[in-house]
Amino acid sequence: MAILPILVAPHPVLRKKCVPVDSIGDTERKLLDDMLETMYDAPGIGLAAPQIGVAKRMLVMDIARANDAPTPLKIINPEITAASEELYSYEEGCLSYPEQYADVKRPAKVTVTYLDETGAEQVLEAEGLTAVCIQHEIDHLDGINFVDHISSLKRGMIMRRLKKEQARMGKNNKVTAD
Ligand code: GNR
Ligand code: NI
Repeated sequence: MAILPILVAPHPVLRKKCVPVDSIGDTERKLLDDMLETMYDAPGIGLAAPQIGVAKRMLVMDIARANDAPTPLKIINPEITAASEELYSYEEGCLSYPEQYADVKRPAKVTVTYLDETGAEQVLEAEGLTAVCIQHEIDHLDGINFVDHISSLKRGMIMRRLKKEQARMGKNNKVTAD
């Protein structure tokens, strides 16, 4: 197991449309385990593969609170097959936008089909925080970030604050040649 560095916006991998996973083997299972360890360490309630620089349709989630038993989910090739008309607003954050928060409105309930780490098809009926989180994570797989759901004014404020904070932290998040 390993804790991987989390990419911070703006980074081009966070804007990529991720490709489906075509076979699930030990490499994919190890990556999902490393993603869970990285998510718990952060700490966060979800993490999508592009956030660790891998443009593949994989994500992990665990919305259990710190004192409750863990409930890790490993999700491959998710598809939203139904979404409620009813919307739900939640103050979202993102590990790729450290310390930035904004209210985002999304469908209150979604049905998601996906493959688990054994390749078995699963169906998840999500509401509440689970629905918020899985939609946030699936967005990441399409290069969509939570700031894309808010006004350009608020987005501009967040990007400016993020840049300032990253400079203060001595990180420049430069894109490397490879
Ligand atoms: O840890 C996270 N918390 C969170 C809070 C509200 C809405 C969405 C999230 S997901 C976020 C982790 C993350 O960035 N996942 O992509
Ligand atoms: Ni995120």
